[in-house]
Amino acid sequence: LIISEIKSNIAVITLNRPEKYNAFNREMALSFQKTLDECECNNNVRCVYLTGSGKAFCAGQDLAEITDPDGPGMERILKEHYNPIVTKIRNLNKPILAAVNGVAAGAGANIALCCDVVVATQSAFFIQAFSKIGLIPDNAGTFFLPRLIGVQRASAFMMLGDKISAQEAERTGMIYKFFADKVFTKEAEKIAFTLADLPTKGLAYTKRALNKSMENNLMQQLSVEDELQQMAALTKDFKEGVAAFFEKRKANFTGE
Ligand code: LHQ
Repeated sequence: LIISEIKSNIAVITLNRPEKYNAFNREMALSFQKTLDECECNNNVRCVYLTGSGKAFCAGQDLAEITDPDGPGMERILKEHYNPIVTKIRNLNKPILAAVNGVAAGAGANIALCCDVVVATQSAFFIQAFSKIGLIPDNAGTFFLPRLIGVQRASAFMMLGDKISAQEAERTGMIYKFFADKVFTKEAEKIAFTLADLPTKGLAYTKRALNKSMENNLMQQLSVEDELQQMAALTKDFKEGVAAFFEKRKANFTGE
């Protein structure tokens, strides 16, 4: 249900239930968590590339599982499936790029939106599908979406359950960029290669600072930056970056 392969420092994670638009059931959610843990621990992985197989990125929760009497039950789904996924993505010590190759609905949309960089193919769209079935947006959608696009647009999108095109998602700041379908994979991979070549620890500290900025005041955030900058300055990649600058050459970062 999850395909994971490493291609030159990039872990490609593919949500793989194409006949169900890659909707999450318990097995797939737990397998995704395990794959994220493996990416966290593997120092050869310097970027994670998350995408979906077939036409869709992810249609969110498998709706058949919720009504299945042998299923996990509503009270366990967020606690055991999704909240750990969002936590692992936000705490991952390397950048994660969501390459949204098709529709991203419900939990599928919000998992994409909590990644560090989100790109989408032109024909993809995002739907906060929850209101249509009487649920509330989860997977930290109520946390990230208003911060990304403002409270007004977030509440309208969440209440109305609009289909948001990739183009509108870019325009409103929900995602970084959209690309024409023909060039999407090539452009998304280019971004992943760029991320994987950058100082991995520096990016991880940047991510930690951004996570903290969501809850801190200015004074607290200045002290977070101070602490993380000291740590960044201890990395080999910092030395290399400065040396390369003075030697007027391209830096060769190793992620250390
Ligand atoms: C699906 C699904 C799906 C199963 C498409 N499940 N089969 C957290 C906590 C606890 C409980 C509940 O939820 C959550 C988090 C959530 O994510 S709630 C929101 C769940 N997701 C949705 O409500 C979205 C449901 N899907 C749709 O609205 C549409 O399928 C979209 C707009 C994604 C795509 O529409 P179409 O392009 O028209 O495709 P389709 O509807 O024909 O779907 C293709 C197939 O995928 C189809 O199967 P079939 O056998 O009929 O060909 C669908 O049944 C299946 N599928 N989403 N979530």
